Amino acid sequence: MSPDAKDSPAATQQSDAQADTPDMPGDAFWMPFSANRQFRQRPRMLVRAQGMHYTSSDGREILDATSGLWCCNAGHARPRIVEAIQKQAATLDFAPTFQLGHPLPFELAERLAAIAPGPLNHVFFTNSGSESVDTALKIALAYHRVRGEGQRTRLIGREKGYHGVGFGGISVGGMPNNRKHFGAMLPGVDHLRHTLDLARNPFSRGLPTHGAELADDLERLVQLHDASTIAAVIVEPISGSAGVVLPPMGYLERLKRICDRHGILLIFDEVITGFGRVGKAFAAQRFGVVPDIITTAKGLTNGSVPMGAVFVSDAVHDAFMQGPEGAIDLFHGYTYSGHPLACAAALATLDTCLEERLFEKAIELGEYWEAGLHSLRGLPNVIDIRNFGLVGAVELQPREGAPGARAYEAFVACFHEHDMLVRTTGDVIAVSPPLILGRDHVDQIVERLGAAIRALA
Ligand code: PXG
Repeated sequence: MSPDAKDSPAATQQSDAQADTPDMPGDAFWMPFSANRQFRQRPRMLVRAQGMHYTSSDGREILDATSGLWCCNAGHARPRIVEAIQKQAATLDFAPTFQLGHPLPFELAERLAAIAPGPLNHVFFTNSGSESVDTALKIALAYHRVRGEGQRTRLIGREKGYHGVGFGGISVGGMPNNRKHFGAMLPGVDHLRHTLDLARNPFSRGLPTHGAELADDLERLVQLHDASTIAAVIVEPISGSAGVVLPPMGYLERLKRICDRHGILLIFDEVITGFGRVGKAFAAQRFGVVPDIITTAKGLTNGSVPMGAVFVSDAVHDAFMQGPEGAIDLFHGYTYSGHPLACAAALATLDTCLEERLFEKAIELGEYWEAGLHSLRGLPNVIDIRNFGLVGAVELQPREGAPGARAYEAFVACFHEHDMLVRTTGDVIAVSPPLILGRDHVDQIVERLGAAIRALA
């Protein structure tokens, strides 16, 4: 349709007829990571949210077993967060942060540095996990350059890694479908082997026992490329999107030792694990391994306003502060870095999480969660169950010739028949509920998941 045609009376009538209603979405919205045409045949629409539940457009209460998309860690529509955003919008809607400031990002960064591990005392704000990853990779490259080691340009990711969808993130990422459509990506990237090993670690409870030696794969890459060419390694302490892949006991410690030995920066992508998912503010604290840089987003604002944050160690940050005082130290930033609404939401989220001790919830409830999930062992087609913190995964045997179909059907059945939101990737069903849940919610999640799995062909 030409731009003029859009204004014609006929076109207006037509667009009225096609206007979105909750149950009949139009086709203008190109949905992300979705089967757009299939979705419109039987839409799943959410219209409200409160606490542990969404309300669907047909009026059902849907138990949110995925915290939205791993982001609403404190549950939905928390009053303190809602009020903070409303108030901020009316007080200071936007203010630039390039060579100018407003109080909120300064306050937020101090508060975040106070809960971050060890020397990670500096915070760069972004608007998403993907931007946090790009930012971290750029800081790593620029760090070596400002120190006179500009030949360290190589970035190392890991198979099955998910680091968002920017060109940096898909280059270091290890999910074939996210990479294969998009050309050659960044040059000079290599990948460690992933750590999922169902043969040696089936139905692992907590961290898998076998596989710490997989960290030595980094030594292989150092042999191949030489450490002097490698800037950084980026891994998720626990990968979520690839279907909940856990680090074998001792693996992260080993990876950190090898990085240190060779002067390679270690970046933890904690977009999913950050802000309480595994029983501490950060997985780095739960695992006792402190990287040089941590990327976050999602739970930072409880999913309420888009925001990401990159935590940077004193050593890395200080390397940028050696030039003339009047020189810009990092040529990087976003219009919305430190956006007032996002900062207000993040501050209120922090208050809520600390007051309600939500960062500890995954430890308090961890055993009950683990026992509940593993009670699904023995159901038809279940080939693995794994858990850590308040994350869980049930992996199904792929149906012959139709990989992913079984888990997708479980997702659809959970939504339409069992009033529950879960997330699937391949044949893995992933669950990551808001940290405000109680034992009764754990029971409901297990019961409903079990019912959906039992009914699968
Ligand atoms: N890093 C990690 C570890 C992530 O999990 C990103 C970066 C990118 O964040 P943004 O905000 O740019 O989307 C993510 C995002 C899923 C799922 O179902 C996971 C994510 C996003 C959407 C779906 O597993 N993680």
